[in-house]
Amino acid sequence: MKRFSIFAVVLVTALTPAIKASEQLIPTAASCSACTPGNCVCATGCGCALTGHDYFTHAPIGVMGDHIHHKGGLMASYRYMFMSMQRNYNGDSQISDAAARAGYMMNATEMDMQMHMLGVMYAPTDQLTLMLMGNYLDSSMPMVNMMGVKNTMRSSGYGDTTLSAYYSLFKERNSSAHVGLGLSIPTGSIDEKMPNGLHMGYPMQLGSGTWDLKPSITWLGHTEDWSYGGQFSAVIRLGENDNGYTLGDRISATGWISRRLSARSSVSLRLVATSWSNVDGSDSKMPVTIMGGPMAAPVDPDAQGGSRVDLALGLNLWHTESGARFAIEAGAPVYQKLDGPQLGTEWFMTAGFQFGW
Ligand SMILES: [Cu+2]
Repeated sequence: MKRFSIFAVVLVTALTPAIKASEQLIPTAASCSACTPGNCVCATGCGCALTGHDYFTHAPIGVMGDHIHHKGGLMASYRYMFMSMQRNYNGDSQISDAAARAGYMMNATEMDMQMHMLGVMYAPTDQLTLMLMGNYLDSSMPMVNMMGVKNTMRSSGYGDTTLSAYYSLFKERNSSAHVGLGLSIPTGSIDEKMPNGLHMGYPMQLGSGTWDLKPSITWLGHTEDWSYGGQFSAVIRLGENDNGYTLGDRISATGWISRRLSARSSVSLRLVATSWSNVDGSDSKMPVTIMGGPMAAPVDPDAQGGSRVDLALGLNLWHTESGARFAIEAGAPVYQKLDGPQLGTEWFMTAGFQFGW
């Protein structure tokens, strides 16, 4: 429960008018004086045709593909993501190690995942923005068997690469919307092995092994002090990978609201609901028991699906003239229901830099 008290403190702080009153609100003047072609969507906030980078209208850093650029706009970004899983769930209840091992030989006790994401955006026209995103993953998963013997799995390397196109539906002074379609290219390994040569579980593999479609639709709106928006997105797996399985499809809906603190900073609150399916098929190189069943839940294709609702708080800092932004967002599930036994998410964070030209 203590993590929610942190949420409450930041939220109350964000909504306190006293903080805002102490800062000069000059986004319009600052943006318009730095008005150059090819910048972010911020045009709507300014009153001039093309503006500097008033990142106020952007979504929290954990949202991908949240904005498009004006013609000629270029952006580079780096994001770091961390996710901590510390307990097993069956349905919406936490279960013990022994329960997570029932029917198997061993169980995962926790998992940490780190991801480094590098992205480049370019807009050939005012309507169309293209994005290329690659990532590097680093995961660890300690396991324990019924004798109490522990063994930690580790995997790291390049993940899948996504090429996306975002197309403007409309752009008005205080709101805009766009659709996106990404194609995930299977550059990440699905052959991550344990020392005995067998494959590690599905959550430890670096890629999906399939070409995946990533459609999305995003809406953004703002007033002088508030910005808000929503996004629906999905991951649709095409076909079966070389190891004989398909990761589950995923669908996600998120909505956020940001409060301006100054001309160059804001805080945000975001809700995300995600649902994903079990693995279809199975990897025959993953370990099995003498009975032929999966050795542990992470290698069980039927213990991979679930749904989750997360609440996240964010902080955004930017420099309008140079087009630089630093943002951080951290959150935790308020609800999760997993096809168990499966490790549940404890908390997560995303931090990133963006540079727009
Ligand atoms: Cu951008």
